[in-house]
Order: sequence, then C-alpha cells, then structure tokens
Amino acid sequence: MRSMGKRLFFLLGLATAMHMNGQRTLLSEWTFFTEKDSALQTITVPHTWNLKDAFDDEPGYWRGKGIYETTFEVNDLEQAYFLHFEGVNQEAKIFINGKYAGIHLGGYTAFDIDASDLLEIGENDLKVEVTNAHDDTIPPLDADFTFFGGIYRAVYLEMENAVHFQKRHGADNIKIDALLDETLKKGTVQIHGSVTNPQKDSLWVAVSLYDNIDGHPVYSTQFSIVDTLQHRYGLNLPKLWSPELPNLYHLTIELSDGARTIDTYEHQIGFRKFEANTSGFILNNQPLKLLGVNRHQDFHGYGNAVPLDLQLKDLATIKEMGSNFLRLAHYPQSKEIYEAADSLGLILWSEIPVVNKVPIGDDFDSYSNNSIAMQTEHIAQNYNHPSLIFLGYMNEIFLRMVFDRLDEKTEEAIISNTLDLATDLEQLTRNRAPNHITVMALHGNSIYNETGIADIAMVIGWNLYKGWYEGKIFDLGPFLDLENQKFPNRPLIISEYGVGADPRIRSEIPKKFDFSEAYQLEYHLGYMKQILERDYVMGATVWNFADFASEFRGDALPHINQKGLVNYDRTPKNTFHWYKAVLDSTNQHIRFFRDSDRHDHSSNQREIEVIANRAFRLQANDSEYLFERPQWGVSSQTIYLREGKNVLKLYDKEGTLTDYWNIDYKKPNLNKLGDRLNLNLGTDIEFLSKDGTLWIPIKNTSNVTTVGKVSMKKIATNIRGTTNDPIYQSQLINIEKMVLEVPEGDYEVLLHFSRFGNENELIFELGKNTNPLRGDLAQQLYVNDKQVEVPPLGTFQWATKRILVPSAEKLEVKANPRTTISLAGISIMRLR
Ligand code: GCB
Repeated sequence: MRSMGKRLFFLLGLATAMHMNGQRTLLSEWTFFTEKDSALQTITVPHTWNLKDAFDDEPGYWRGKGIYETTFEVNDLEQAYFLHFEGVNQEAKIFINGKYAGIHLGGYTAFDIDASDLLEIGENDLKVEVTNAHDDTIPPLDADFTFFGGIYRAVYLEMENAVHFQKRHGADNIKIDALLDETLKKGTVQIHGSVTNPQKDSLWVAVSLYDNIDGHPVYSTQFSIVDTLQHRYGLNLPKLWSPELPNLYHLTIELSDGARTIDTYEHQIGFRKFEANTSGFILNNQPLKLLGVNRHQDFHGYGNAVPLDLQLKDLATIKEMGSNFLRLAHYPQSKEIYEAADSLGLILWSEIPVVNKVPIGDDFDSYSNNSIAMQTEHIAQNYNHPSLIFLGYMNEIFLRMVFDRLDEKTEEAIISNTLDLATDLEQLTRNRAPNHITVMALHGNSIYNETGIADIAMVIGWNLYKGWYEGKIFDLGPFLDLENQKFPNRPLIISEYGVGADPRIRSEIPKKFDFSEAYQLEYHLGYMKQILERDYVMGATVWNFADFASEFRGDALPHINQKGLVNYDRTPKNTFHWYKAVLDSTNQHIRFFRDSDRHDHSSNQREIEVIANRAFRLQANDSEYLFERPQWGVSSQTIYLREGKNVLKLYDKEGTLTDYWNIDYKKPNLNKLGDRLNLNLGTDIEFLSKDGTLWIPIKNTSNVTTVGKVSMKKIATNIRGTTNDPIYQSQLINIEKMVLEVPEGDYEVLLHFSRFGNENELIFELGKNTNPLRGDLAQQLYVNDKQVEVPPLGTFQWATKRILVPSAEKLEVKANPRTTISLAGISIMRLR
C-alpha cells in the first residue's frame, strides 16, 4: 500500500523521475573565484557570475573561466556515486579529490559524472571549472540572449546501489511511451530501459500505474530481468491527457534483488494521440489550434540562476493566460518546467540552441558532434513527458549568413554544412524520439525554401516580425497564404511574433519602434485576427512571454529584449491581459488598458481602451457608456477629462465593479512657481521616468513652435549612462529656431542632448569626440541670444546643459545661421 505521504505527493503533481532508494544530496554551498578576479567568494548554487556586468553600461559581459569548489562526505564505498548537474553554462570540467572526473559541453542539458572510483571515506573535494567563453564548437555561437556563465541549475550527489537503472545522457535510461489506438479507447504503455548490473544478478522489476488524482492503483505486475527492461501493457479506456484536461497517471518501476528494493524510477505519464498535418494540429482526434508563448528562462535580479518557485510561477501564468502551447526557446529548460507543463496541460515545443549560424572549416565537425550530443541528451532527459510533443533543433539558422553578406563560396560552405547538420539532427530526432513531431524555426527569408532546408523537419515554424523589423502588420496573412500555396503539403506554425513594449511609454499615435504598449496591442490584435482566420496555420507562439536579457540590445531599456507580454520582473503589460480576455473565454475579464495615470495635454480628450470578453459598462466621471462584448477583446471610447482628478470605473453586466482608474489631468503650463515642463523631442511618445517625471511630446502642448525643415530622428540603441533611454533615443533635428511661449518669470532650462552613431551623425555633434568644424558650429547655440556652451559628447552618450533665464516671456533656442541644432529634450522649470 502506498503511504498517505506518497499519495499527497501524487496529488500535488510534484512526482518526478527520481530514485527513491538512493540518497540525493543537494550541493548548494560552494566557494568561487574567476580567472579575472581571484578573490574567493562563498556562494550558493544556482549561481551566475554575469548578474551585474550583463546589465551595466560597459558593452559586453565577461565570458571566461570561473572555478567552483565544495566538499561532501562519503562513508560507504560499496555504493555507486554520481554527481548530477542540471545545467552549467557552458563547459564544465570536473575534478574529484584533485583527479579529473569528466567534462561536459553545452549549457542547457543535464549530465552525470560517475564519481564512484574517485571517492574516499570522509571528506571529498569537488572542483568544477566552468567557462562561458565563446567556443566555435559549442552551440549557440550567436543569439539574441545573454549567455550567463556559471553553475546556474542545481547539483546533486546521488548515492545508489551498485545495481541501478543505467544512467545515460544525463538521465536514467528508461523510455516510456503512452500510446492510444485510433478510437482512443485503448491505451498502451511501452517501457524500454536498461540496468547497470555488473554481476549479472537476476533481478525483479515491479511496474505499477496509479491514477494521479486519487492515487488509486490501475495496474501492477512483476517480472524478472537481468539488464534489459522491456515491458508493454494495454489499458482500457484510459483517461486522456489534453491541455483542457491534463489527466496524468503515475508510473513506478521498482527494481529489487528479491529481498529488497534497490532502485525506483517514477514518472508521470499521459495518454494522448496527436498529428500535425496541412489542415492543422489534431489532438485526441479533435482539431486544436495551438496558441501560446515562447519562454526564456532568465528573470530580473537572477540572470539565468532563477529560483524554482519563480520558474514554476511562469508556467502557471502562461496557463492562466489561456495558452495551450509553449515553446521553450531556444534551449532545454529546467526539468521542473516540463513536469509543470505535464500537470498544467501545456503542449511543449522544446529545442536545442543551434541558433543563427553553423560554423565552416575545422570547427564544423566538433560543432556538429556537440549538437548531436545535445539533442541526444535533450531527448533522453525529456522524452517521457506527456507535454513534450514538438522537438526542435534549429532556429533561424541562416540569419547570420543573410546579414553578413558573405562571398559565394563561403555561403555555399555554410549552406552545405547546415543542410548536413539538419539532416543528421532530423534523423537522430526521428530515431530517438519516435511518436514526436520534429520542427524547425525559420526567419522570414526565402533562403530556407531555396536551399530545401525547410523540407527536412515534419513541421515548419516561421518567426515573423512584419510590422516590426519589416513591413506592416497586415502583411502577415498574404505571406502565409503564399507559403501555403507554394508548399501545400507543409504543416506550418508561427513560432515567433512580437514587438517591444515598455510600460513607461504611452503613445496616442502608436507606431512601430515606439515601444508603446498601444502598438504592442495593435500588433498582437492584428496578428491574432490573421492567425485565427487561417485554419491551415497550426498555431502560433508569441515572442516572448517575458522580457529577457540580451546584453547587446538597446530597446527602450538597455540589455533587455522588451517583446515580453510581461516585464522582466513578470509584472504584466496590457497585452498580457488582452490575451487573457481573448484566450480564456471561460473567465470574465474586464479591465482598463492602463497606460498612464496622468494626462498632461493641451487637449482634454482621451481615448480610453477597455480590455473585455463580456459586455460591460464604463463610467467616466458623470458619463456612462454601455458596451456589448467586444469581438476582439477590446473596445474604445473617447472621453473628456476635467482638470484634476477623473474617476473611471468599469462594471460587468451584473453591476459588479471590475476595475477603476484615476487619471490626473493637467494642461501643460508654467503658471506657478516650481511648475515644470519636460518635452521629449523627436517623438510622439510620452515617457514616465522612474523618478516620476513625465516627458511629453510637443504635440501635447500648444506653446512651442519650431523653425527649419525639422524632422524626427530615432534609434533603438543603448544610450550609455541612463535607463531613461527613450528621452535620448529620439531627437528633433534641423532646428533653426525653437520658441516656447512662457508666462513672464525666471526659468531654469535644461537642454538635453544625445549623440547617435556615426552613420547617423547629427549636427550639434558636439565637442571633442567629433570633427572640429562641427564641434565649432555646435558651440554656437543661443538661448534668448545668450551663447550656450554645449558639453562634449561621445557616441551613444547623452548630456544636459543647464541655463538660467531671468525675466523671460519666451524661451528662444537658436542655432548659428550656418547650421541647425538637434535636441533630445528640454526641461523647463519656473523659478519666479
Ligand atoms: C528572432 C529570434 C529570437 C529573437 C527575436 C527578436 O527571430 O529567434 O531569438 O530574440 O527574433 O526579438 O528579434
């Protein structure tokens, strides 16, 4: 009989593949130093050494060698010992008691080191040399995410009987299939495995299956083996696994020598039948549109060394959003993520990090072998999860080649290597993971069709950014239709789509690359319409569930790719709530699209958007508006604000308050002492900085005029030394004169400058770091006819110049007649 404790274990759905009879010790206390910094630190694993420098202002982050050391006790040398590492980025060399014990390449799969022959009674030393230095033989070579170095997942010392389930590729060598017949009425469980049994003792195996909900035994049998485990049995009317009802069974395989249990393997299994074809995805004989998100593993404040509870919360949130599908891009993630997907009911696409490019020349063979080893481990470690259906092995693999513009010979070599590797990985995946679907993600370029690589995997995923990196939102549908027309037999999925959005930014005229949440919503709404209209599109996963670290990026926040539906700290953006309203129709969602509690504007008109999947009532001060259920999860209403506080409320049909919002309205003016006006130039966005300062675009105020052929200039690059990048990432250029009407008074004026890259050189091009002529000219900037000395500035830097202007009725910023000025912003404060 199972004990109550055990049953509870089932109920919580926490059971996993593990040994119940051996001992497992978490090794969390370590000392650590690096090649660069020899100071010894005491740290706990999970750990990464790039937590600071991946986010600081210096370009790049340290990629080198870190040395971890710890000790552990052993008092019985008759047992077998393994060190189990769940993830070390990216190369780990292990030494036990000063002796070399093994090496592992690749940062995203688990591995075991057999320590049995190197241990001593008493204290044992363990040293792990880890490097995340670039290595042309280890994927990924290049990718849009930060390769945080360190032992960033758990490490265990495992003690086992000398006879145990064999360990291979970082997992117990046991493969389980839970299959269904055509009618879904008959299930079959197939088990293949092997046992390390040096003396060839005769052993007993007991296989038992329990209902995961009530712990009730469903099946149990015993048989004898020596070292090969093969078992198959049928089950009538099994409960099915699906995203809607993720019914699981708990399987245990106990190994005994006749007298006692010596090893136990446990795993949750689920019966499901699936198929991907040109009319879509079929689960348990029903069509199912796969909709969900991609997920990276890192998290604000932790890098890639993220506590498990936070990781699991991600999965719960993804499910709560209404997703039935999750792509673990671009690498295998913690094993608990796969377990959570099993119990929550999320279909998984999981892949290895062969991203952006494959090497040519001498490195290719090793790269190819390492990729094959990774896919082998990836499959061995995750095959048994019912949630895992799609297995991938390449993402946008021709991206670098297309952008690097190489000569023809080099291109030929790359294409030939890439095709060879794709063919090998496809073959390997099909062989090792029958009953799964192979998949590959492409970027929107015809090279994948032309080279034939798009015909290798069973399903093709397109990463499409129309309306962001290129084209328009509604270019998506025609692209898909053409692909479908040209390749009617190719099952197609959208593996990525998304745009950057920053909650500090608000726009009334959403545009691509403005990083406004309004544009993010417009884009996702447009995409969903086009996706749902097309049955042949199997599904789609948003890029990305959460913002994630990508050191070289400069979105509105430096070092972060901001395409998340939730921020890096997982606070939701509006589009997250919108997906919830659209995908989770069983629950009522009625709330404001909330983008700024302030309305500093010369016009009191404001367009209010409401995210809803039910009929609702909007109350704005004394006015009321009734709405039917919006077809696409959002409705809007223009309202007229009063100066000061405005109270907005939402009610459902029953009259229950579902959300409220106070908006403070102020006409931008400088009527009172201490009043400020902060103008964000070269843009239509409003920006709320961390210190609560609201920066408004010129269009929000009526008292500014500009002279010159003025235009806007915008970049998305990290401006060093600030997290207020949106102020400095846009400029108004070619200003000959800018006049601000102000009430008579004394003013403090702050002129804000930034300098873009060389190719974008803009006039004021200040001081020492630029050519002298332009520097000279730039010195000739006047405010109310007083010459202003402009501070020197390097590329992608910013600066401000403070000026006091007494007794002014207007502020006139003027350029030398031979030139024009570029300004990123102006802040004005009334002193008298
Ligand atoms: C892609 C890549 C992904 C990037 C994303 C982006 O297509 O697969 O790794 O992060 O685009 O945001 O540019």
